Amino acid sequence: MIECREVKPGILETINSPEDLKRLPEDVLPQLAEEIRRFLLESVTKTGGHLASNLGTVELTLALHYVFDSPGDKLVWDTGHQAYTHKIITGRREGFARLRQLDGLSGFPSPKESEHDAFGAGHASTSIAAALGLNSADDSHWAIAVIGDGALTGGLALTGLNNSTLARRRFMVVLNDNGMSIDPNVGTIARHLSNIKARPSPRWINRLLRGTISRVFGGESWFRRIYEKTKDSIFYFFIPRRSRGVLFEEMGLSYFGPYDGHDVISLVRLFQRLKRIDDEPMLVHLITQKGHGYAPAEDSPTKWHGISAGTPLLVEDDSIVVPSDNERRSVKTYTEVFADTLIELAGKYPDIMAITAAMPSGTGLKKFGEIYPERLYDVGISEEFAATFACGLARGGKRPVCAIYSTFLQRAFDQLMHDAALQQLPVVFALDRGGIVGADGETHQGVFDLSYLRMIPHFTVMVPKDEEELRRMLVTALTHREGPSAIRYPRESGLGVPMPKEIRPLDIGTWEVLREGNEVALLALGTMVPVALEAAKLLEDAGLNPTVVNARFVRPMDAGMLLSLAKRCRLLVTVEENTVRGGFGSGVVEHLSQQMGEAMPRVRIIGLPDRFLEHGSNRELRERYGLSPAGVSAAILREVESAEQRLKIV
Ligand SMILES: Cc1ncc(C[n+]2csc(CCOP(=O)(O)OP(=O)(O)O)c2C)c(N)n1
Repeated sequence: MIECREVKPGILETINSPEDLKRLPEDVLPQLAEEIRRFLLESVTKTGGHLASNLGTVELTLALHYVFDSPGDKLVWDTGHQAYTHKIITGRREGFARLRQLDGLSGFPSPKESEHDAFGAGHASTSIAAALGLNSADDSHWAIAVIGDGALTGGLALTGLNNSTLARRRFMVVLNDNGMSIDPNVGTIARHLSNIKARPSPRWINRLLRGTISRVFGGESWFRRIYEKTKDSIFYFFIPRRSRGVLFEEMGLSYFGPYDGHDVISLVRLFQRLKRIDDEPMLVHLITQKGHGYAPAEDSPTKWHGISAGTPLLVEDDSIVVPSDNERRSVKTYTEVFADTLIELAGKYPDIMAITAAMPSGTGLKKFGEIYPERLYDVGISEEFAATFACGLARGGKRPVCAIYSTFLQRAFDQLMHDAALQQLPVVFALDRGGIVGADGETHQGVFDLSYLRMIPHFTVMVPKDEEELRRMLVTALTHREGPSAIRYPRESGLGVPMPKEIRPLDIGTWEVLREGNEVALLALGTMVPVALEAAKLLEDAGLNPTVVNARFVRPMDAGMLLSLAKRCRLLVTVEENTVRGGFGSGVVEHLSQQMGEAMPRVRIIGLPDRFLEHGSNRELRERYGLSPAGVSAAILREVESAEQRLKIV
């Protein structure tokens, strides 16, 4: 099944920089591409990472590095998940053994990692704006944005095109068009691109007409001269508007394409030619295939978009079969429970609508769309649009549920505020991947949401302790009509708790005591609830008897319970998988200081530090940052001991 051509290995080992690449004769580039493809397959299936997108960009990356001069020329990778070949060429091949692992190579471009990473990325659609900025700062070198057709659906990319009037000399957009986002791409631009692909390119016709005229009438003939003067009008007359790349031309970029993005030698020649035209901003349209060269990924690019560590390669006789995620796990993920519950509720309530910003598979909503195709909206990589669109639906009387990863909802902060909260619209935001997300690392950690949501008036913010509570929160949110709500859940399997058929809503703003104790109370959220319960057991061994509370409503808090705990405990400890800045713990301190002033007890906030968290497994990162049972209990013991010391001193 591995369809890479048999190659004599050896070239790849000699490439440790773009200079090494440039020393190769052009005609060995196809072999190098095959070697890289094989390397990616072998190494990414071991470590996990973005596979299909990277198999699709091997040739275009080689051609760009062959012709342009990084780091002087700036290659700006949009989203950055497809930059593995770039990493290999720029001296990071050996790092792939620890790709996306704790303290290993990042899965995304990062200027901290290499001078060849002109701009950091992880979230989509930034490349055109960033490259325009780089180009405005210095046009003595090229600024080249490499953007996928999926990333092009984002508002930021479209405003990038709109601002192409800012471009100076040496500005290029390379459009890597494989027809796919993670799932099939959506929207009018995707339609425009497939029209271009489906119809003959004007440039191809141009070459044909020009050649024929030159042969029949001569290259210097008056006929040829008239043709050159009038060809644009001829094309515009005969060729349907939608198949000419006219969209980009009218946005101020000279359009070149479409070209085969896997013919590395032609790509080199193309970029060499284009490099000579350095005074017009241009868009080069390359057609690539996601998963190129590896049949299983070509056939199922969504499944092979991102793979987990230890995914077996399908070999010749198909004897190794990749187990589906469901077969590997007996307990459903929070994502699956969310999607299944929404499907169940949608059966009863026809007004429920689901919205995703290019993540139908990732959010589990694909299944919803299979059952209710008319009620699922995939709006492309446009979280801002998704949020305001959902607000429009709510204003129109529907019950929209907008499922967006915590980290990507950061894009829609003003929409949460200005459109949802200010108008008190009952939109439900389902924040998947809340908390630590593991291998994707610093661009993707969902550890700011409690802070950015908690401060918005009228928002109800919930965090379930297990998958059954997630079901209850979804019903609670859908029945709450006085304003928007958010439910934040992790990228993890549930706890395997029983799931009663009947889903009972929760009373808004109520916490739950899980363990009765005295003197010390742990107020924990979501994934930290089981950690707090474990920590309580460890503290018991040290002679303490803490109360543990499932503080499932971050906003509104259970003010009654909080005050009564504050009155009877000498230490309150908040535990959350969120930055300590402005999160749940801060909310507790704000509330108590307002209500109790100097009489408030000590509060220790346990959460994530005030920085961007690196990649690693969830378990490793929780341990590193003290969010394990041992870490939490040790922090509490230190707190108690220091309080006792202080008492002794007094
Ligand atoms: C703001 C934002 N929303 C969602 C994502 C998740 N995401 C990562 S890659 C991707 C698809 C990108 O498609 P495309 O640019 O065409 O690249 P391809 O993988 O097809 O090569 C999406 C939706 C993201 N990285 N950033």
